[in-house]
Amino acid sequence: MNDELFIQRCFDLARLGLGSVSPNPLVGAVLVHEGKIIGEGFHQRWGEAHAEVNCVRAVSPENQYLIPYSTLFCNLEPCAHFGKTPPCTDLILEQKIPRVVVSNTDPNPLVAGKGLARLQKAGVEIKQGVLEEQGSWLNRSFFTWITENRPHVVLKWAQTADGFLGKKDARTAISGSTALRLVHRWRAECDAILVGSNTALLDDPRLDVRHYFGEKPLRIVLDTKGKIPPSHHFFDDSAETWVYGNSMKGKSFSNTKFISSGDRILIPNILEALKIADRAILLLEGGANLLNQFLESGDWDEIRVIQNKQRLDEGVPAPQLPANVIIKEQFQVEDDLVRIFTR
Ligand code: AOF
Ligand code: ZN
Repeated sequence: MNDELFIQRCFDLARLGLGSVSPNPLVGAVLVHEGKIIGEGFHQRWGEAHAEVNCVRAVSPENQYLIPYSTLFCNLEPCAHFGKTPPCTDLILEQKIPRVVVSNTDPNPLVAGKGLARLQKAGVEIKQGVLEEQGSWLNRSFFTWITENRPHVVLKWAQTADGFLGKKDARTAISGSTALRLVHRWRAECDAILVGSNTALLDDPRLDVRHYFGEKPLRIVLDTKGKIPPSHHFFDDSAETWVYGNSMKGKSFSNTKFISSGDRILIPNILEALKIADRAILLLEGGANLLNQFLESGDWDEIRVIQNKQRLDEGVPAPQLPANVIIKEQFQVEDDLVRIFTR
């Protein structure tokens, strides 16, 4: 039971890395001596120290002598490889930590069980699989990235109670202001946001995170027919932007890349380009056509639906949820019901 409690604490710490560590996993670590936390840390930024290192560093000088009598809790198996940082297993052995409890093993082929095996061989007591399902859900984008070798795709839409995305040919606000903040948080937590040309044309979205905090994600728009006017936010060069379409004459850009791809943009091409650019989480914000294309091709991992009590009676129909989706989260944000589905 206590093991679960401390792994839960690792999850909470790990979550603080959301928006800063991708494509690395979210990892938290806690050192516990006789039921008391003496140090905790998390992986804060891609390329920087791992959770275990920050956790050991956080132990105060007067408690350091307790480390060889403590248990290290970590939601992910400690790494055993030299990456941007040295192996966490070395640190654990140097510090003579006698017991390690983890939630998930690390699917990264460079680690994949080697971390735990190395510790076990050196005499460290290991317990694995604590709250494993919760750990996998927390690190779902990392698991997709490593095991499927492509970005984790999140489809998102807001719909009325009677199943419409909005009015035809007019920008329609569906969800409330608190749900809007949540959407901006999701934006800050992803690596790239994609929208189709109709949405870009009609809504003129900025796709930034102005109602939350964090880094702006890469914006991607499909505009093969050159429908979006130069005055739209997409062409303001205010964030890294990919435009699938022809370059714009007479305007110079430093953050905007034009990708000519012919009329038909294939989803696999976008996913491949993201993979090469090390962007592991794609949020698709619409519109209906593009959402339906991803649903039909099956290129999705997660669906987030925000539903309001409003009714529109007519308009653009919201996509149909695929059969057999599993609901993973459901919560109310003022008048909006948020549901997160997976397969
Ligand atoms: C851990 N603790 O906090 C994290 C781990 O390039 P590097 O050195 O940062 O290594 C990245 C890989 O290490 C990553 O793909 C994953 O397998 C593991 N991440 N491991 O022991 C951590 N973030
Ligand atoms: Zn590590």
